[in-house]
Amino acid sequence: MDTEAGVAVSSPARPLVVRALSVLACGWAMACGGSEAPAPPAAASSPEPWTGLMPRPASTVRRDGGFALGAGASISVPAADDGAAGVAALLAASLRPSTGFALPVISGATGTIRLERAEDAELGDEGYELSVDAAGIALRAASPEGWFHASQTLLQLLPSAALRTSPQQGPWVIGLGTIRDRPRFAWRGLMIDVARHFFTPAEVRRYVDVAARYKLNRLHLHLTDDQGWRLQIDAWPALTTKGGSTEVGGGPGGYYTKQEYAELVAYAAARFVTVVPEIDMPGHTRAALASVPELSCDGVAPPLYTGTQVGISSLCIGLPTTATFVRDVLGEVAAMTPGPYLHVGGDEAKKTSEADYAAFMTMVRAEVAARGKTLVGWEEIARSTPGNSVIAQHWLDEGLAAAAAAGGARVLLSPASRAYLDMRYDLTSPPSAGGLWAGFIDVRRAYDWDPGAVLDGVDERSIVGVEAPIWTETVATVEDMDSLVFPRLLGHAELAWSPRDGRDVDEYLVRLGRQGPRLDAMGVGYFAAPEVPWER
Ligand code: NGO
Repeated sequence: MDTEAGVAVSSPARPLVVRALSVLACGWAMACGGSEAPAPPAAASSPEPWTGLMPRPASTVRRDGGFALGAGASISVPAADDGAAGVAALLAASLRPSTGFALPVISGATGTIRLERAEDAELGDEGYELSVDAAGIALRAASPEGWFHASQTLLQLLPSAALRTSPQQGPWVIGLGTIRDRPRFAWRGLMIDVARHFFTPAEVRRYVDVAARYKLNRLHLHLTDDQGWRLQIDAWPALTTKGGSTEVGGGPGGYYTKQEYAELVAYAAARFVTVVPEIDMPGHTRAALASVPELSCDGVAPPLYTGTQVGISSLCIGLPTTATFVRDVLGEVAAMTPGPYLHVGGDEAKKTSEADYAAFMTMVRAEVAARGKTLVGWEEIARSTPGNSVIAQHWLDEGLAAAAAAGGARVLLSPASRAYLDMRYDLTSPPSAGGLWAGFIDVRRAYDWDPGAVLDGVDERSIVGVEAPIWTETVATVEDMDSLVFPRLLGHAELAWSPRDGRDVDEYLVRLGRQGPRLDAMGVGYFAAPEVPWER
């Protein structure tokens, strides 16, 4: 093979590896003073031992020795593309800035990193096999999702400097071995509340980037609430011109134009993250009511709201305008969302009577179904006999969530006391943001539960997955959001992806600590929780 593309490192013994690499490295990117070149720092030269992967793969077999990616490395895709080229392009784009390598994507030839089609039923829809041997690296999958997840694992096998966006020194050594992996749950989500405080498309894209690194595949956007309406709707322009003009605390708010939303959805889709848009109804609707007087029973628009109470608003059920409004909004949101889900909220409708709630949700279900989408709602939708085609998102009331499952619904798990990223870690950290109502959630507590055992009597087959929400009543900046989301989100990603067997909280905390340099390399300002032995 072309030795410029990569070199097998044969000895498992660390001193030998280091010496071999210091010589090899002279041929590539490192500055070398002659044949007696100094050894590169040990941390940069020994292959990752594969004890830091997050989420933990289903199976790993590590063999002695390593493979060093060289300046002539290429990435090959099958001649019949099947989406591999897009994955290869993203992988190359991730590695070019740090390594300085050209990493061309080639088709129909054998590259250093090979995306290969696997006919392997065991891998399921999203699984993959990654193997590293003396000849290079093979990423085998039956779907583009599988190749993408394999490429994320490959990035974790490289030194953390590979994740930086500025030129770094290699060598880029990967241990030899094989990983076979597939997710436990199909839905692995992050929810961002962009209604209480607005976050720009660029800010949200950054969370997509990091979430996808950890194999999350859903971005649920909480787009509307009492304090703001954040998505342009052509039929009702005041929703954004007025309803998007403020936020909690009275700041300027903001909203996504249709084009910005479409770009965000496409950006996420390229990383195999499906956007789930939420229009919260019939409660949590003060921003809409303040924007459109005809939506209120008395025809008078209440003022915009910048506080943090919940349960203060309801659409006026039974008004013909309300039905038109719901039809228009769901129609436009469905049309601009290629993914299969429409989230209609349904939580805390404290100002809506039981009868009105049931009638309203019956109408909403028909509208969602008419657009060929799957309805997702908070567990309160169980109050309205939701049927078996919906997904109920559990957050507080296990009885309601179990009732939804008993009726045939699938359940998405976001138990507030484990998965709400807006809850504080402890009394004082991080210093400036976070709520208290569901209790403190330190890093251990966020991880130390089993999604298969949260709801009594509910079979694991009814559980669609795990999602961690970051509500933003107290979160106004990306810095605060980062410190609440990270590192806890990595635990939720692992609960959703990794097999239950073999889970051990203390082992997880050590592995999480090994992600520290990777989060640093990605520019993520995580909270350095004291129970984690952080590697710096
Ligand atoms: C609740 C409420 C949200 C709050 C959040 C704060 C749900 C589903 N409804 O969760 O409006 O923002 O708590 O933690």
